[in-house]
Amino acid sequence: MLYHLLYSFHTHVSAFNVFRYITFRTIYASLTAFLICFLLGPYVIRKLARLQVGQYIREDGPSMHHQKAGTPTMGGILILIAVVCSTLLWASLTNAYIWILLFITLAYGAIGFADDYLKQVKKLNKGLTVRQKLVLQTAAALLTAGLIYMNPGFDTRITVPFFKNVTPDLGIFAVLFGALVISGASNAVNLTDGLDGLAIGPVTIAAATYMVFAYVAGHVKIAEYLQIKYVFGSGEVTVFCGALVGAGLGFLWFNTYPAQVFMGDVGSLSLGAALGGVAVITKQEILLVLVGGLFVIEALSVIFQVGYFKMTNGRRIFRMAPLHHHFELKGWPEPKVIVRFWIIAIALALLSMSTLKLR
Ligand code: 57M
Repeated sequence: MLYHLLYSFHTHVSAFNVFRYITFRTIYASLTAFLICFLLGPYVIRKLARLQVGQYIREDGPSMHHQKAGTPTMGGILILIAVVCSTLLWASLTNAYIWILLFITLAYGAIGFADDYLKQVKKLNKGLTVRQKLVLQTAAALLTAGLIYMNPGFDTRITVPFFKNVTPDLGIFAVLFGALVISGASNAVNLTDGLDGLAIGPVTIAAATYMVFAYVAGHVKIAEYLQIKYVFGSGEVTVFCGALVGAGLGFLWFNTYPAQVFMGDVGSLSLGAALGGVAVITKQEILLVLVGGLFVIEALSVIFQVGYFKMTNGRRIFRMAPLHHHFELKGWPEPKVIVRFWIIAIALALLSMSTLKLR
């Protein structure tokens, strides 16, 4: 909005020229989202606490989690407010990708909200059923991937990291693939969200990584120089990623150990879907396996554990899945698990960035 309001006056006030630059708007989108979270955080946490949106802690979980009972959840609402307001303020609102990203973030946010609300406020133990969640998530993801696909000039060939000449063309199946990336990312982030700051840290790191990829993919000259697929209009996605980074840091302020608030499904589902959407738009879908490698490891630990558990009538590979519980039960203090997982996320992000040159 600011871009449209103020840049138009640049002929009168030359300083307003600065609103043209994606880099400038990304920095301020980040700072704005951070400030919204930081300033609204105490109010939202108080409100959630008053509504008694306190987390129920499972009896069968690691015993150290019992002391977390009653911590307000659904703090993802704060993240959504920050991302949406900041994006609307700083991004170009004539860019279709911005609206598509806001749609998928809010659609998955609404699914998570419905689930949290039924569980936390209405005190219905189960929330949405697995089938309801699956149908809603699939519908929103397919619609989003379809909208991206219909964008003029959208290339249905996918990029394979480290192999610049391998670009399989998925044709219409690009829609299915895109939907799979979005819902897969969303569910993987949700599984990871089980220790203080464990999900929001790597989400912020992944958003910062995609900030670079979106900028490169949207800049015709830099994309050509680095031989990255140029995606017309994707530069504006950098601003959205900036808002994600700022909101992530702002939320981490309150979610860091010992957490004052959890994000709830309203946060984890929407953030994962947002990252998936960014990966599809920037044509770096497969790279998300590396950028969000920590989420992939956590999801795989669940798949292997559940598979092995069923095949062997109750035997386990890990002490408990997802993987973070395994280390907790091995006796690692919670902050140690969290920070070590962040370190892995940063290393994976650096490795992903190296694909800008190694191809
Ligand atoms: C949600 N959520 C936390 C909070 C957060 C298939 C199965 C492996 C699924 C998995 C599962 O349900 N995962 C998704 C993980 C929960 O946090 C809430 O949920 C939101 C995210 N959706 O925002 O609102 C608990 O996590 C802790 N937490 C923090 N800090 C945070 O910042 O400490 C969350 C955020 C909170 C809090 O304790 O209550 C969760 O874990 O429920 N299921 C599991 O993860 C379960 N694993 C399991 O059953 N494993 C089995 C195999 C055979 C399936 C096994 O390995 O034996 C564990 N979950 C828990 N206890 N809580 C089991 C034990």
